Amino acid sequence: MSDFPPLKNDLLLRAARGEQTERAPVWVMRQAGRYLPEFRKVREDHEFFEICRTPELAKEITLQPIRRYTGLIDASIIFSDILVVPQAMGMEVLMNPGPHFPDPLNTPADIGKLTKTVDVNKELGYVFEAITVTRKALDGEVPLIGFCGAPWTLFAYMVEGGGTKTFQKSKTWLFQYPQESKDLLLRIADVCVDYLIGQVKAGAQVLQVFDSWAGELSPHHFAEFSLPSLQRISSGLRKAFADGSIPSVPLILFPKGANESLSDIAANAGYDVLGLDWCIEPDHARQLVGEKVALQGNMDPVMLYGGKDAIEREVKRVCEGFKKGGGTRGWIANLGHGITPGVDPEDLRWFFECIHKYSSAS
Ligand code: 1CP
Repeated sequence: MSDFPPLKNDLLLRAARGEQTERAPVWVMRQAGRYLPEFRKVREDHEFFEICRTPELAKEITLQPIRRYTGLIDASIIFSDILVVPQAMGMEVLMNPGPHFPDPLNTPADIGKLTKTVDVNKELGYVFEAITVTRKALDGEVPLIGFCGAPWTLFAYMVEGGGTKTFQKSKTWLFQYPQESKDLLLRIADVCVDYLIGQVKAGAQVLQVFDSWAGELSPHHFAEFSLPSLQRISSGLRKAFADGSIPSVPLILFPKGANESLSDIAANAGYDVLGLDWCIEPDHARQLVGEKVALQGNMDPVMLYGGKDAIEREVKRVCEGFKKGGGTRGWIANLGHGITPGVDPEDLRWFFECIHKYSSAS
């Protein structure tokens, strides 16, 4: 691990530790994606999971926003997808154009079809390799974020067989088969722990867990089903940090929509940073979480379609919100969810410039 180039920009690491930074570090979820013409160009010749499985291609795509926005962007995130974990557990996942599982988990009897013991080095070694080559190619410009999906979000895909608006099948499991659901969520969490440990060994300098569907659960169900599996992940990693098997890296959790549970999450989930969606004001979020965690977010991604004036107004407003909430200490600027296809890359550049301008500590 020692032969990586030294890190030249540690703004994100310092903000994740809750420190005051000279301005807010900024990156955006899905920053390597379909809004970039250079990404779409690569996609013309390569299938989605083929890119994930080819370290050189994953590296190239991870670097695309870093090259385009040099000096404006403070982190890279490895190009992959949360659904590589269900694949590693033995499920087939296609991307056409959204995720599709030909053989989803219909009843608990289907759990028997999952791989008993997942060897992450064998199944996901291609991600580790992509992380190592990307970290080297970054040459210390910005830190590299590794990630996985949260067990509840992955469970929802594995049961629904793809995207859903109602979550009917996955939530029915929670009501009808609560014990089997909990067992499966913890089983997914254990694979996530091994997977994230492997990512840190390979060179990831920060980890983010995406619980994109956290807000689909009642706060009661979130506490009963999602939270314990999120704790299992953080405690597994903290054990590995403590016994020296991997360097200690900041842990970010994005519990999208679970704003009602924020104080519980801040106090009990075991993460250093919480990602916020746009449905909560920054000062209110700070009030709920106290000083225990740093915050990430939280501009509505749709404002990127609103033109330069709207972007500037929104960035200014959110920066003021974080300042009002006790200062920009421990704040990583980001959108409240992923950037969507169709955004003009020059408007994203303007977003970054506005963050630089309005988030300075003074
Ligand atoms: O055709 C294409 O190129 C597919 C578009 C695409 C991309 C660019 C998908 C399919 N995944 C990705 C990359 C991806 N996915 C990254 C890369 C790193 C980055 O730049 O951020 C990451 C972190 C993800 C994570 C991911 N995948 C999440 C969690 C974040 C979120 O946005 O909530 C989820 C829910 C997925 C599932 C997924 N993968 C792809 C799509 C279209 C979806 C969502 C489908 C749905 O609505 O259910």
